[in-house]
Amino acid sequence: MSYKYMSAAAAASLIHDGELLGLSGFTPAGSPKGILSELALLAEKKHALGEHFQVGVISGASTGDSCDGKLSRAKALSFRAPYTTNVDFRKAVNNNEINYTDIHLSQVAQRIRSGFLGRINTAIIEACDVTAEGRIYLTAAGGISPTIARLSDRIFIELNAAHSKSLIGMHDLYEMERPPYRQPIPITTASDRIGLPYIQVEPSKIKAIVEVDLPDEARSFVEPDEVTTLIGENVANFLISDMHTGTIPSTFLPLQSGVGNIANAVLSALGKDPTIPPFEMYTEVIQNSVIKLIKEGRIKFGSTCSLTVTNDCLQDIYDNMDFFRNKFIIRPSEISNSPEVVRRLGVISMNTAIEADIYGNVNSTHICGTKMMNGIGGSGDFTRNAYISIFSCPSTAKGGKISSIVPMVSHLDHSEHSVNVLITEQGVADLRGKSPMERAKAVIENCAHPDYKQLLWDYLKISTKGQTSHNLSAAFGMHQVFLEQGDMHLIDWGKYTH
Ligand code: 0RQ
Repeated sequence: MSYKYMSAAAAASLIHDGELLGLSGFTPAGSPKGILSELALLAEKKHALGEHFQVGVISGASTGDSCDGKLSRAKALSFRAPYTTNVDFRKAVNNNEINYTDIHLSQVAQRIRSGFLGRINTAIIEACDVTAEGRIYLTAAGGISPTIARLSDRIFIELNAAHSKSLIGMHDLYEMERPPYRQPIPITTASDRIGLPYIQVEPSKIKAIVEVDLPDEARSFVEPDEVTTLIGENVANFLISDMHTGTIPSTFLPLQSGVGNIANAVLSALGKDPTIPPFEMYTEVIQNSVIKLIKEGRIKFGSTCSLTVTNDCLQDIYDNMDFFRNKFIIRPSEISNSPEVVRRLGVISMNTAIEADIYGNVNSTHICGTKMMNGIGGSGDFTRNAYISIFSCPSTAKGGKISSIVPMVSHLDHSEHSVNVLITEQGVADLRGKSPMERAKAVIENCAHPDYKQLLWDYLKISTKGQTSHNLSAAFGMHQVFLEQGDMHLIDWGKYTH
């Protein structure tokens, strides 16, 4: 089969108003860049002529600026799922200009298969190679590519020379059947291989190949600061103590860690501690810190959905692929984040909260209950099914004007039933086996910032006693006073006692 090669602009011009696009990638890693940049330009031209032009986009997780940034600035997005981190996209969503549906990442492929999200018209898949027989070799992520390649009406391939062909063989691509034909996922250790290193499609389905040379639009890496370092140390010390009591076996258990500076700081702290044996990751993203620890022999193996690393780190991996070949594997998101596998392997999950309440409920997505930050991502896939689920965050935000520990979360992503441990730079609240009132004591004593501790104790004093004591009028008082006066310290519980 000989494919049709064309420019990114020519491929973009084949996409129609109202189409639903499915994208490869997971985070900016492996997301298409060329065709979408041209699509944003095309949308602007059409809008200038008074024409309606918008598309819907489903990806594995967040994307880079070429997708969520350029398309939202061009007002070319009508619908988007399941996760994003882009600032311009966030503004548009909170202005109600884009219909955004925030989905557990493990469920995206299943929802596409089940028809919940509509029919994918065009799959745009970034590849490092494609053969005449229709074998597509992906780049730095697994995402939802196997599912969109199979179920879309047509496929455009972005053949990206910025990714090395040495990636061939690093993927393990496996798609689940629809119920009632679904079988157990045969993964019993993080390194098990169960699928193929490529996606097989009917070659005639590939309607365009666009050659590009565009690096991933990775976010920059920020060195841990005083607060994130303390959080990292608290998490590491907690895990070491659980290993010493035998709760975590001496061989350790696979770890999952979310994206961001806190996650990097936690992994650095774990890596530095000689009492923790070399461990495995069963996770959705491998960040720079994981690559460093693999090189140092502290991490034995990483199962991931993407290489969410800086471009120099990615180049280092490509340059040393002989070393890395048996050190990590890239899976589709429904396998990397599979609740079934997470529970079987006994994964320890570590994710970041925006705020947590005194009873252990966690908000990971909404600022003051209304404004979307990023989305739930994979945090729920892991948290609900983890052997130990940990959430961490700084005890305050916005220069101390916000307490991250509040009486009641203003939006709920992870409930008290799923959250085992809360950790801030102040300390650790181990919530396992505790009643709500015992949890409140542990969270206020160990996690709240000293400036807010008394205010939180005072909230309990004005609450109606119960299994979970609350004052329903005052529960969001700290949020309200922040919205009105810009500082949660100014809360006056007296207002709620008459
Ligand atoms: O605001 O950007 O204006 O400075 O939120 O906070 O402390 O820089 O931390 O970048 O790690 O993000 C939860 C959003 C944390 C992220 C969240 C403000 C704060 C700052 C960012 P600025 P930090 P991070 C992995 C798994 C959800 C899903 C998840 C996230 C900004 O980790 O999206 O874990 N997680 N998925 O000032 C008001 C508060 C605040 C607050 C923080 N209480 N009130 N603003 N901020 N707390 C991803 C994948 O699945 C792929």
